[in-house]
Parts: sequence; structure tokens; C-alpha cells
Amino acid sequence: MASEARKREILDAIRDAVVHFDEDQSAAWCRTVLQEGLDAYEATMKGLAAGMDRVGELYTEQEYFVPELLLCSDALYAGLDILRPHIKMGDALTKGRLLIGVVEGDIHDIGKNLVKTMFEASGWEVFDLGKDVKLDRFVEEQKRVKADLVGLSALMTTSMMAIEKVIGLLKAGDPEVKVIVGGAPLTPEIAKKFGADGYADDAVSAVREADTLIKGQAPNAGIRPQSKSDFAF
Ligand code: B1M
Repeated sequence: MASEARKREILDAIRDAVVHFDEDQSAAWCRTVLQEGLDAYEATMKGLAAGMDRVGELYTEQEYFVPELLLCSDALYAGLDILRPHIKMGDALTKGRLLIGVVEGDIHDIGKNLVKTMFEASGWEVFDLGKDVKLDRFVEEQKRVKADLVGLSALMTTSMMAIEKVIGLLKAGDPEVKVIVGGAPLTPEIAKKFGADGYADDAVSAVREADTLIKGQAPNAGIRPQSKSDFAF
């Protein structure tokens, strides 16, 4: 097992590979994670996602622009492809079916894909509608799939307004449907105001929240204040 210093070195190298949009290095260091027995989820969050946090800062500082963001995303995915099959959830949680997508007007799907990965790693069956999903499509697909839970993601203050509309449409069609929401601009308070049943600020807590929700708690019972990760505007 790697020492703490070696672990830090590996996580920093993954983060830097994402920041410097170096796909080869990202993949190589993620292979090192597996070879040296580090936790794949920790490497995803503290290496790959941490890199994307730094990229967000560079974008805000106008050091990076949209083309760099896209290249950094490619580097993140090069590493995630290697780590994803090794991500496991430790707890024995309730299994169910999740329908998930990023709402209309929003093409940010990295966070949604991490949430999807954690649900799959926990044994859930996931129906992924992708990104920039038309509001009606959530309703149509939910009628078809009859998932235990619908997950809505948004990364922008503008696009998150669509979440309230989707929840309204979903609940008009089926008042019993349970909806969990997340994404950097959302908070537990906004989630509650939009009529969501659950909220989570990261992929692991999303699975835990889902567990609480489908065990038959009252609407909004799952929503409680959580710490927000940094969200740079
Ligand atoms: Co852009 N972008 N982007 N972007 N982008 C942000 C979001 C922004 C905050 C950057 C900034 O200004 N500082 C800003 C939004 C500002 C606002 O809110 N108003 C922004 C902007 C403005 C834009 C464009 C408009 C830029 C332009 O074209 N001028 C454009 C939008 C186009 C559109 O969507 N219509 C745009 C485009 C892009 C790229 C395509 C280049 C790229 C996305 C690539 C991709 O996703 N495939 C991109 C990126 C990479 C970012 C930043 C830098 C990083 C986002 C990210 O992937 N984070 C972002 C800045 C930032 O966030 N600091 C930014 C890493 C990821 C792991 O975290 O997504 O938060 P996150 O997911 C977390 C949690 O939020 C949570 O769990 C996840 C894992 O822990 N979570 C859930 C997410 N969904 C959940 C669902 C749940 C539960 C939890 O339940 C269902």
C-alpha cells in the first residue's frame, strides 16, 4: 500500500494532468492508482475532479477559455475510463432504478456522469438521458421506465430554473414520483423550493440520499443542509 506521501504525489499528478489537459498522463497516473492499490473513488474526486475545480478557477481568472475546458474534460475522461470499473460503494444500500439527465440548456455532464457511476457501482440500474434533455422527455421516459427515482442535474444558475419546471411536470403526471436534484448552483433550500424530494452535493451523498428516499420517507425528508463544494462564478 502506498505511503501518504506517495498517495499525495499520485493525486497531485492526476490533478495536474487534468489542469494541463494531458490525456496520456491522466491515464498513466490513473493506472498507477490501480497498480498501487489506492482507492479509485478517492482518486476520482481528489485527483480528477480536483483538477476540474482548478480549471474552473483558471476559467474565472480568464487564463483558460472554452477550448481549454474541453481539452481538460477529455483528460478527465481519459482517467475516469480507467478508474470507473474499479469504483465500488462500500455500504449495502437499497438498490433501485434511476432515471437521470442534465436539464435543457445545459451541456455540463461531468458531474452527472460521476453521480451515474456511483449509482451503478452501488448496484442501481441507471437510465441515462444524457445532457441538454428537453423537459418533456423526462416525463415521457419516466412513464416508459417507471424508475424508483428521477435525478436532475444542472450546473448553471440559468439552467437550474428548468429543474422546477421538470419537477412540476413529473409530479403532475405522477404525484408519487420521487426526484433528487444536484449540481453546483443548487442548495438544499433551492431544491426544497423547487419541490424536489432529495438533494445531494456530491456523488456519494446522492446514493445515500436515494436510499433514504426510496425507503418511503416523506417528501423533502431527505433534504438537509450540506456543505457546498466551491463553485466559482
Ligand atoms: Co462551463 N460553466 N460553460 N463548461 N464550466 C461553469 C459551470 C461556470 C460556473 C464557469 C464559470 O463561469 N466560472 C459557468 C456557469 C455560470 C453560471 O452558473 N451562470 C459556466 C459557463 C458560463 C459555461 C458556458 C456558458 C461558457 C460559454 O460558452 N461562454 C458554456 C455553457 C454551455 C451550455 O451548457 N449551454 C460552458 C461550457 C463548458 C464546457 C463544455 C467547455 C465544459 C463542460 C464539459 C462537460 O461537462 N462535458 C465546462 C466546464 C468543464 C465548466 C467548469 C469549469 C467545471 C464543471 C465540472 O465539470 N466540474 C465549471 C466551473 C466550476 O464548476 N467551477 C463551469 C467538476 C464536476 C465533478 O463537478 O459538475 O459540480 P460538478 O458535479 C458534482 C456536484 O455538483 C454533484 O455531484 C458531482 C460530483 O461530485 N452533482 C450532483 C452534479 N449533478 C448532480 C445530480 C445529483 C446529485 C449531485 O442528483 C441527481
